[in-house]
Amino acid sequence: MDSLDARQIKHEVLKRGADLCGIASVDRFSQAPEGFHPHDIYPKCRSVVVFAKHVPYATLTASSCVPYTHISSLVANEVDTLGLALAYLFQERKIGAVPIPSDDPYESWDEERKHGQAILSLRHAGYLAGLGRLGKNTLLINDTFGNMIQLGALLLDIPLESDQLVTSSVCPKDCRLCLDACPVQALDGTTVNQRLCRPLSNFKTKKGYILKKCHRCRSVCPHCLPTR
Ligand code: B12
Ligand code: SF4
Ligand code: SF4
Repeated sequence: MDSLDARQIKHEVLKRGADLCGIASVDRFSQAPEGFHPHDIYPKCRSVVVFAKHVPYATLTASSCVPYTHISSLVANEVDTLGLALAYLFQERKIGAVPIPSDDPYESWDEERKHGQAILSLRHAGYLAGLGRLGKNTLLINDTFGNMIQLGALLLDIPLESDQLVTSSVCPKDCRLCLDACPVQALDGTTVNQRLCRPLSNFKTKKGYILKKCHRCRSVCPHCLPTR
């Protein structure tokens, strides 16, 4: 069976239900921190395929955080399921493909700072694959779906043409809506203080459920709503 080129791969990914797909050559990851580079996960990696499904935004306007928590987890599962379907497809085509989890699990954890770091940052991967730009809230913002996207990725062992980076500016210079809306001042414009954010973004109920009780930095952003 023939291999696939970048255009055919994007077609296959979108056909299986992704809303977005972009490709970054592994050379673009030279600034990744040591231990969190695609080669640290899969030494044969030559290209990173990043895809996303959009998250229905009305859940953010509900008074209860339960629908948004539930929908977010369902979309994350769909993204992971799509990654699995693509892993089978690439295997059939004799292409080495390693899917990256859309959320948990990951290994790196600093207990003192309550700081977790995924094996690959999907926000950075999405930027490098031309899907959008990082906002001051640290989220990846796409032209069509704003920040309401759930990201996934596969590391492939074949060279592919990269998509163009998005260079247009995303945050107006004087916008601080997300920084000011954060109830615990966890944002500084480039990163998140996870020790401050986690008790709200991953709130544990008495029964032991984990709820996304806070999403202010996402929902207050003008790029939360779709643009079409
Ligand atoms: C851990 C985690 C969290 C942590 C940290 C969030 C964060 N901003 O990193 C906490 C619990 C706070 C969190 C909260 C939320 N999260 Co979260 N989270 C993750 C997860 C699993 C890992 C992210 C990670 O490793 N962060 C640690 C490092 C990377 O961040 P950092 O320390 O700031 O990194 C610095 C350097 O290390 C360096 N760097 C690190 N890696 C790389 C790589 C390259 C190439 C380069 C150049 C640099 C670089 O750059 C940074 C700036 O100095 C990802 C899934 C994934 N695999 O990416 C989802 C993810 C980031 N979360 C997501 C979401 C939606 C949320 C929430 C909105 C959920 C909610 N409550 O509603 C909030 C938003 C809070 C916020 N403003 O970030 C989405 C974001 C989608 C988007 N549009 O960007 C992701 C991508 C999940 C997904 N698959 O879609 N999350
Ligand atoms: S999710 Fe809430 S607590 Fe965490 S950074 Fe965003 S606004 Fe702050
Ligand atoms: S609220 Fe403003 S500063 Fe924050 S990410 Fe959105 S546009 Fe950028």
